[in-house]
Amino acid sequence: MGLWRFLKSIWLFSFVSGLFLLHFSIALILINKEVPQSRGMLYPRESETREVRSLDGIWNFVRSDQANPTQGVREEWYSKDLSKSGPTIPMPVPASYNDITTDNLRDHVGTVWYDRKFFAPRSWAVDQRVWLRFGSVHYEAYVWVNGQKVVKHEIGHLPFEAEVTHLLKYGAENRVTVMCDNALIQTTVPQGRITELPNDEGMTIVQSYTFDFFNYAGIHRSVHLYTTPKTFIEEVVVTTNLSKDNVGGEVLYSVKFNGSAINEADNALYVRAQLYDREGKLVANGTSDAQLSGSLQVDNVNPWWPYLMHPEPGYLYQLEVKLHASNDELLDVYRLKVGLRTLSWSNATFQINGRPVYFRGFGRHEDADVRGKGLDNALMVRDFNLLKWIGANAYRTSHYPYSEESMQFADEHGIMIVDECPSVDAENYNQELLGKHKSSLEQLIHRDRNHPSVVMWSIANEPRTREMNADSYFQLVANLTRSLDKTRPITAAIATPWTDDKAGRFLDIISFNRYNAWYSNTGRLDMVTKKVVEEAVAWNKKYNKPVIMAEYGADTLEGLHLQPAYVWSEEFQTEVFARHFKAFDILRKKGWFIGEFVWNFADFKTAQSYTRVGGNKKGVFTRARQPKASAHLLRKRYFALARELDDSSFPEDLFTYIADMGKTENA
Ligand code: GCB
Repeated sequence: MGLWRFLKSIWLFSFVSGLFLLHFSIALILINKEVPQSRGMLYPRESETREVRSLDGIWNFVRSDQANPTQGVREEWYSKDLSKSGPTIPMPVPASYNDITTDNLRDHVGTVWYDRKFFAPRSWAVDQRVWLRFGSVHYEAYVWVNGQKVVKHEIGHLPFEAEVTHLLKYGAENRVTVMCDNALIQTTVPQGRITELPNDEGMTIVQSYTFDFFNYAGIHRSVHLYTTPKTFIEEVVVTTNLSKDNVGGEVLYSVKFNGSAINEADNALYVRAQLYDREGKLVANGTSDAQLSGSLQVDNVNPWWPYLMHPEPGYLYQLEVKLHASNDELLDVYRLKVGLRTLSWSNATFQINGRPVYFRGFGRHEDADVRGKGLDNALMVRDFNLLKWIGANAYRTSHYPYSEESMQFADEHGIMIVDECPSVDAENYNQELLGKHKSSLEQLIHRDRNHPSVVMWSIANEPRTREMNADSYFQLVANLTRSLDKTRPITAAIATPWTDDKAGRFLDIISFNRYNAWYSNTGRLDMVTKKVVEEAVAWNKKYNKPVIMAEYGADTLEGLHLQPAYVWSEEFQTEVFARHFKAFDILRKKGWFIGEFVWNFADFKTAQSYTRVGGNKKGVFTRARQPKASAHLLRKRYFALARELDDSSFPEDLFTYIADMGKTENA
């Protein structure tokens, strides 16, 4: 039903859709409706009660005829192997499909199909449940197992799962089929437009969007089958506290189970929780109350600290959660990493474990050659090595939730995350958009609430916050976010001039994006420092809240050198950064300026446009993750800040030897 409505809407919202929705939004009163509540979706982990199997690999793939996107559903392609409905091509999972082939699959709009076979072992037939979980499919996914519809999920970058116990053939081969639709319209998050335009052959469908990254699509993250016992741990929520002196710690946990109690009389399940330190030593344990909640007290705690703020950053404990029946039978075991830390914020500061934090980081993208937005462990580890090499302590998951694996990595390495939902360039506010925007935050918070690295929620990037309805819209979005998590502050990266903005008052921390000497006063290095200072001061005056510069930068073609600095050259990017550094140092003295984030960590792919040479080149690293000249400058700045603010030491290779400068003793 939803599918048909959606596909029809693609055709209906043709060229005139923008105007239609604009009028619509002006008249619209936004109503606060409940959003669906996510359930389950714990990251798949093996334990003595659970098995995990990866379905990653090479799947079969078919693209639909763009002019006939519903053909596969009408002809029930899911009822048999895809190869029986037409020729298939091999497609890697996880990966975006766009850059894999040599033809125009890159710009395909609408539905594509994947399938693969897998075995379900006989042992899984007995006394357990089997779940099929997708880390992310972009944008909308429909999943069938052995021809039976299993789950539909909208919004990319977020996990979804369904129980498939009853659909599997045990000790036999099974088939999973996925239809994925990349179409973005005015009511999807993010928004886009589908238009029908004349081409040399007649008419064609064109996808456009205002956001500045390529609309990669496909099965972007891992696909897992995992088992749980019949009665199992469905959710674990963890929050932590520290004593004032950071010596005593507390882990508060709350568990939900799914399934029936073991027998009628037995409605008194309980949880045993045990906390182990890095060396595997048991440091605390306890038994839950009847609601399956409890707390663990930790002495001489090792708090979770950000990178360079402490000699041992990213300290994680392991929490072992055991679900027991009242007769003490062990039902299920799930383990997760826990970092003990506190966050606090005021109208001037942001503190972790009672110490003020100054963010030095990046806006980033999940983006790489060939695999697009597909999960790639090699790339992830390289990126974290570069983040640490350059001395960053934070990044924003611009402009959508990043992989769960990268969130775990950030926990381990002490990198703070400003966790952004997939709303980018929101405009023409309407009821359906609001519902999905809120749902994207609900799903994000559900997924990421236990990560110590997540220190802030970003509820949007560059929403059009001067528009009619922007205030009521963002009030509702912020209220929902706060109702779901009171332990973290809320921000949004705003580019609307402060004079016109209507959203900042609903945030805890103001983040602004501005491209002085690039989009405004292009090339004018003498028009950066003062403007940055003035704008940050204006935001602070307007809202009396801490301020972050969440984006600044300049496109830079690696290897282009021009002296004096000229736009697109490495010299220019370096100079633009230096002028910003000066502004940030003036602002830091004011007390409420709490962070600087370069745009962008690495070059990335965008839609085709005459302002982009092969993509957005504002990276400090190239798309192949090699440093531009600016990276070396930024590294000096970030380590200098870490030394000044957090008392960390310089890496030995930070400064290249130039000359004796009369400082060394006679050797
Ligand atoms: C922005 C956007 C970001 C773009 C960047 C740019 O303000 O938030 O997505 O890539 O500008 O380079 O234009």
